[in-house]
Amino acid sequence: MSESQPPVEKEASALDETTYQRLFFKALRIRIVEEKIVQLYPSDKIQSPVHLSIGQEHHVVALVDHLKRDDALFCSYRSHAAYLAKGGDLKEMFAELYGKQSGMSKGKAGSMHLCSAKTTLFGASAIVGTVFPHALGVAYANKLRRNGLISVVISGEGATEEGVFHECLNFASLKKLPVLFLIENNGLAIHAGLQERQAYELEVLVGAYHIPYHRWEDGSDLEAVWSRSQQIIDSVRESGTPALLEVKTYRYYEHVGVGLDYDQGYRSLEEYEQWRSKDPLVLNQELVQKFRPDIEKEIDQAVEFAESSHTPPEEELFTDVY
Ligand SMILES: Cc1ncc(C[n+]2csc(CCOP(=O)(O)OP(=O)(O)O)c2C)c(N)n1
Repeated sequence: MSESQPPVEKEASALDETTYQRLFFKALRIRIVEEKIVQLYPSDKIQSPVHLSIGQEHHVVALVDHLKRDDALFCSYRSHAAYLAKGGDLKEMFAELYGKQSGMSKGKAGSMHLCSAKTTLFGASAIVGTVFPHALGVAYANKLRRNGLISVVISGEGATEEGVFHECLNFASLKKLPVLFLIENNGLAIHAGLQERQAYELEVLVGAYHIPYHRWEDGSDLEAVWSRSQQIIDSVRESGTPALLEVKTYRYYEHVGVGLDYDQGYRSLEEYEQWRSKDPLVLNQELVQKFRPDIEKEIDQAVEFAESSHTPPEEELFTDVY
C-alpha cells in the first residue's frame, strides 16, 4: 500500500472477523452472480452488453460498506458490483438484464445503466466520464441541504482522460463539495495500456486542484481498503470537501462480454495469475464453501424471477424515455 498527501489523521480501524466475513460474502456474491451471467450469456437471454467486475469486486464492497443508506453512488457501465454492494435487489437486476418489465428500470436500461433510487445508486452510464458531473450535482445539493450526506463516484482510470473529469475536479474543489472519486485503475481502457494514453500523473493532477489524493496498490486487500476508506469517507463527510482514491485492480474478463481474452496479445496470462494468486475469493475456499450454497440459491430464485417476468408491452415503448 502506498499513500500520498495529505494524510488522513484518524487511526485506521482494524477489521474484525465478523466484518471480514460480511465483506467476503458481499464480494463473493458479486463474483458468483457474474459467473452466472457468464454461464447464461450465450443463451442470448440477457439483452444488453455486459462489462464484468470479476477481479474488481473487493475494493467496491470494502468502500461502499462505509456509506450511509442515503449517500449517493454513481458508477460506470461496469455497474453490477456497485449496485450489489450498495444493497441492490438481485431479482430486479436479473430482470433488468433480461429486458423485463420487472427490472428496476422496466428493462429499458440494461446492464450498463443500472440505476435504482431506492438503492441510491443514482446512475451508471455507458458514456465514459458522464457520471462525474452527476455526482457533483448531488454533492452540491447535499451541501446546500446540510444533511451530512456524500456522493461517491466510481470510474475507471481511462475516464480521468476525459475533459469533464478535469472540469469536475475544479468545480468540486472550488465549491468544496462532499464527493469522493474512486478511480479503479486496472491499467486498461479496452485494449490500451496506460502508457499509450496518459501524459500525466493522477496524483499531480489532483494535487493541482488541491484535492487530497490517496492510493492503494492492491484493491483485493479487503482489510486495507476497508480500514483506510473508512478514514477517507469520514474525512469527506466531516470536512464537506472532495477527495480522490485511486485503487490498483485487475479485470479478469474481457472489456465487454464474458470471454477470457488472454490470447489477444494486449496483456499476459502471467499478470492474471499474479492477481489470482492473492485474490481472497480464490484463496479462502473455506469461506467460499460456507457461503456458496446460500448465494447460489438466491441467484437461482432471481434468474427464475427474470425468466418468468414479462417483457414490457408495446405501449410502454416510449414511456420513461427522454
Ligand atoms: C465518451 C466516450 N468515449 C469513448 C468511449 C468508448 N469506451 C468505452 S469503455 C472505454 C474504456 C474506459 O476505460 P476505463 O475508464 O479505464 O474503464 P474500465 O473499462 O477499465 O473499467 C472506452 C474508451 C465511450 N463509451 N465514451
